[in-house]
Amino acid sequence: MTDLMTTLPVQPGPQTDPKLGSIAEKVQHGVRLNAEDGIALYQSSDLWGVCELANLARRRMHGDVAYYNVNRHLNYSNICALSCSFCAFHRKKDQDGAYEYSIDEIRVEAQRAAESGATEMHIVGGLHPWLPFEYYLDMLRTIQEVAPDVHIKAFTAVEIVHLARISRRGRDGAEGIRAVLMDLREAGLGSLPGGGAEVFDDRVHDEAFKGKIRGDAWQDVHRMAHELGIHTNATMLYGHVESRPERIGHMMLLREQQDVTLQAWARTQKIPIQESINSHGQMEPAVVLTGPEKMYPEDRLPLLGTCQTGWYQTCIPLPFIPDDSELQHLYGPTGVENLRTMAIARLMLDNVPHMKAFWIMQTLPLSQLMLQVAGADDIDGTIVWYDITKVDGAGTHQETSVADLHRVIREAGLRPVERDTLYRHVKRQGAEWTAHSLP
Ligand code: V47
Repeated sequence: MTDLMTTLPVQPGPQTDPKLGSIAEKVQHGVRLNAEDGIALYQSSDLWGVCELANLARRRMHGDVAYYNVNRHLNYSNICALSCSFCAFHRKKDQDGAYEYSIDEIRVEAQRAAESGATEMHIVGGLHPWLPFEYYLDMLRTIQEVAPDVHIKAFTAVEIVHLARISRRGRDGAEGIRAVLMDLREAGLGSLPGGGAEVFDDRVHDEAFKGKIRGDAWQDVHRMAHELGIHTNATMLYGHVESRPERIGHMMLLREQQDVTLQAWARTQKIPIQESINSHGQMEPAVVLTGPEKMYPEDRLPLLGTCQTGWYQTCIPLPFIPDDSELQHLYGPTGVENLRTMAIARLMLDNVPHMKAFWIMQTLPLSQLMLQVAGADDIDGTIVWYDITKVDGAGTHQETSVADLHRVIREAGLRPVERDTLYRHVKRQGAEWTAHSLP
């Protein structure tokens, strides 16, 4: 622990909103918040009180550490069978700006990633109507061949369902998805990113992304990945046509799924299991990692590594960027709403180890604030290329340097730690790097 850590308050200060009192009490004692608490946090007049609680939970888990990684995003094609109204990325085959990477181009990108010291390639694209399943396997094998040390985090659950359809693997949906996940893993897939989750609510689904898989199907893919020992992330795309209670509903569903995944591990680790009311009004076991005792798995990761199960590592709340989408008549969420949503995600998702402020969508200054006061402990990475959203007229080249990420984190009073995709700490010596489970 640094000096900074020992001088930071370990208890939240007094709240100016009396309604926060009972919530503060729960957070202080590591008691799980319920859906009503989540809504009260959204309604509270005391935003700083909300942030302070989230910061307390974050500090308990991560101390003064803020994570970043050296990565490269690759959006291999923007051609998509779907036309989601919030998305400005998708194109039809003959439309201006439609593109797809050849395997040779992907090889070059992977070589560049390895040469630049990246530890991760984050790869997602549209639901391409005619690229065969072999293309995706070739992509992974090629990257593995030229960049064997680079972790491949690829394909949202939406793409996985698409791949299961086009590969015609398995007799039913679930069998096909499992088979595809195993094939992809064998070809080099390391983990799944959190994209495509949007908001787990059928009303919101039908209004803003009809045609995409629903929340339950998205969660099924991640459950199967976890069962196969593949780690995944989870996003929530908010600030468009959904309501705040619908966001809380999304968080509750993620949390319930993570509880099921973590239960067996929690028992072996003697982590107390609480009872909580789930979104169907039933009592269910709850694994809370944000309480006063150090229960965060980081120092238990070697054990988790042997438990064969994957889980949600990180939640990434994504603010809707209206620019160039069909919903561009809407305002996106304000900075204040983004800050509040990050804080609430930290507090509600008490069993998800990491909260990521994705700087591409949140901007660097706001991500810094989220690290400093709103419960985020991760800022993503150097990125280099990003095509899905462009804030304030940015182009596809959206890169930041390690020096800048360090500066942003240090200015927030935190300690920058480079991580790999699995949150192992990365040590560098010249051009060589190694990843360690413990600092
Ligand atoms: O799946 C699309 C979202 C996602 C817009 O796992 C939009 O570590 C805002 O999932 N405004 C891709 N969001 C990004 C993503 C992600 C990013 C960083 C880290 C990780 C991770 C995952 O972006 C899409 C979709 O949900 N999206 N359009 C938009 N207009």
